[in-house]
Amino acid sequence: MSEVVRCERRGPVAVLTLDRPKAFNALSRAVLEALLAHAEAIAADGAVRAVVVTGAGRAFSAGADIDEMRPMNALAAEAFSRLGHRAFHALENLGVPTLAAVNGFALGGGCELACACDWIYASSAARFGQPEVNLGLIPGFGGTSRLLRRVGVAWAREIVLTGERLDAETALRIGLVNRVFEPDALLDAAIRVGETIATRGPLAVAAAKRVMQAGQDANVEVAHALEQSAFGAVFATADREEGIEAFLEKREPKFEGR
Ligand code: CO8
Repeated sequence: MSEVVRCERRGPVAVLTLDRPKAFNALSRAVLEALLAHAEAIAADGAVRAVVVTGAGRAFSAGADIDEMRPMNALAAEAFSRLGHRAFHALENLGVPTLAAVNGFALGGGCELACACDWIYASSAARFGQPEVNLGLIPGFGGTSRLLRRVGVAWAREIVLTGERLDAETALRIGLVNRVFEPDALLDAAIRVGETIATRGPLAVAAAKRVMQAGQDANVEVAHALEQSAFGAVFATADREEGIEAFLEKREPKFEGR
């Protein structure tokens, strides 16, 4: 059986490709379980320094698998929602940056998956939306919370409550997407950023990500305290010594993650 999510290594970058192009990469249980398994494997693999999530064919993902959802009762739907949350939480909490390279439709759970990544690059052909209200549903994989934190309350309400799609330029303008690329250039651009991150201090990258995540919803005093203690912790590393020495000696640093 072919894999529904492929994981390929491009040097220090792991590329996760949703690979059900005929179903527009709909998020079935198998896809969510595969995403969770890949995230756990990457978490255990110290050589991966960044992750790019993308889709095969015309879609990034057209959301939860509607065929699979159709016969569910309320309990089964809740369990399905919980599985999606576990998978996206595992990706979100990786100690390395995750980028969504949105190549086409990112609808419903597909948009929620993109929002679980640290940031989003999009092809000019990308289309975003939370069309759940068209199905008599609401977002169920974190869309009501992550989208809101990314684009603000007013845009999140418009997107979720109307179910209308946004094009890539609009997504860029409202801060859902960081950059837009020509379709052929998207994946290479995302991988290049991953390669750049791989040249930085891994402990520092992980600590900065952790502090921004934990501080985002904390009160500002707590967020500042988290930053101060993480700053102290990275200051005690060999990587910090190497980084500063390399700067003073005008050479590239060689970080070892210790
Ligand atoms: N699930 C299953 N199959 C899908 C999905 C999907 N979400 N989206 C597309 N497909 C399939 C179609 O059924 C079709 O299959 P087939 O060729 O066998 O008929 C194939 O992909 C191509 O689709 P279209 O023929 O519709 O292609 P178009 O180019 O005309 O349209 C669209 C592409 C715009 C992507 C369109 O397919 C579409 O609107 N899809 C549905 C998008 C949607 O409503 N997504 C939200 C789903 S609900 C959700 O994500 C909630 C997440 C939380 C769940 C919590 C647990 C309960």
